[in-house]
Amino acid sequence: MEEEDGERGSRYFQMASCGQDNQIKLWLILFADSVGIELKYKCTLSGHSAPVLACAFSYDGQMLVSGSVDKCVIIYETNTGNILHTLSQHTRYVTTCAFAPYILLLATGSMDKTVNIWQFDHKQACSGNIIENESKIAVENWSEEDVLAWLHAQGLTDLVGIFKMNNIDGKELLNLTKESLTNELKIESLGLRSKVLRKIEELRMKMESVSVAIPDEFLCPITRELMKDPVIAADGYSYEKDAMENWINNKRRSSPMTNLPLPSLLLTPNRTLKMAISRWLETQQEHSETT
Ligand SMILES: *[C@@H]1O[C@H](CO)[C@@H](O)[C@H](O)[C@H]1NC(C)=O
Ligand SMILES: *[C@@H]1O[C@H](CO)[C@@H](O)[C@H](O)[C@H]1NC(C)=O
Ligand SMILES: *[C@@H]1O[C@H](CO)[C@@H](O)[C@H](O)[C@H]1NC(C)=O
Ligand SMILES: CC(=O)N[C@H]1CO[C@H](CO)[C@@H](O)[C@@H]1O
Repeated sequence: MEEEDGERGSRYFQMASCGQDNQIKLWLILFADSVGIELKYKCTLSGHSAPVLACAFSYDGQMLVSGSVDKCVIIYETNTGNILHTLSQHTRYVTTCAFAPYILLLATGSMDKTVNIWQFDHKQACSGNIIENESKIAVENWSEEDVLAWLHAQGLTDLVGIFKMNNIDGKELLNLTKESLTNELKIESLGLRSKVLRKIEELRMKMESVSVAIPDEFLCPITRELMKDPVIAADGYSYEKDAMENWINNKRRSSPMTNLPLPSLLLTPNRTLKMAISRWLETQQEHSETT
């Protein structure tokens, strides 16, 4: 998929390929004057539990990143094949990944409709230690510049001057009301005031939905809804009872997850999971009562 320069007298490239067999293979392409071009298999990198959809080398070729149907991103050390990191923040298939040139940033894209940006800890850059995923910076932690960038993105460029003068950062942005927009920021246009309030409300809603994101293992793979009565099917995955019974009653004897035939149609309650879900629901309620 990607190639990289090497030095060894004769020029060579490294190539990585990934496939439905859950594996990544590394290849060497040698350009030697005498034999022309030679392709050599180098090694196989495993670690994914489902087809691998994308892989890419870091700019120096020291690392390889891959994304898979198993929703994970794995970063390998190219020379040893060791796994440096397994990132499991995405909630759906990871379909693409790329390293930034020259700086240690990594982007991963997924069917969960998000792109995550990963930054490596510079002190331990060689071992590739990741400290944060930037895409999730909370609005309350936005700097004044972040707020101005947001205004631009919302088509509220007219307000940039006023916000800049009043040093509005993320915290203050979330705190703005009709009154403070009128009296403190002195925004005269009612239309502008309404528009910015609407956009702030959208931001608040997005934050809420992030904070109550349901853990993926609590969602039924068929309905993508929170399970009430999870059952384990013969494929080893847990599903909502009704959804799985419907699935089977529709004469489908294959696993919704793997598409392989189900060795049995027996459904066993997953009590551990059911308990975990009700515990989680309780903590969510406590949380919403205190906020
Ligand atoms: C905002 O930043 C502070 C300190 O940097 C951190 O402790 C806090 O968790 C952050 N808030 C959120 C919601 O990420
Ligand atoms: C948010 O608003 C409240 C009441 O309007 C005020 O007391 C508080 O200081 C504000 N916080 C910030 C960070 O502006
Ligand atoms: C119950 O579901 C959880 C989460 O999907 C899973 O980790 C666990 O293995 C299941 N229990 C059994 C006995 O299969
Ligand atoms: C360091 C950091 O911000 N990590 C966050 C990355 O995103 C996940 C959610 O997708 C958070 O749980 C982590 O705290």
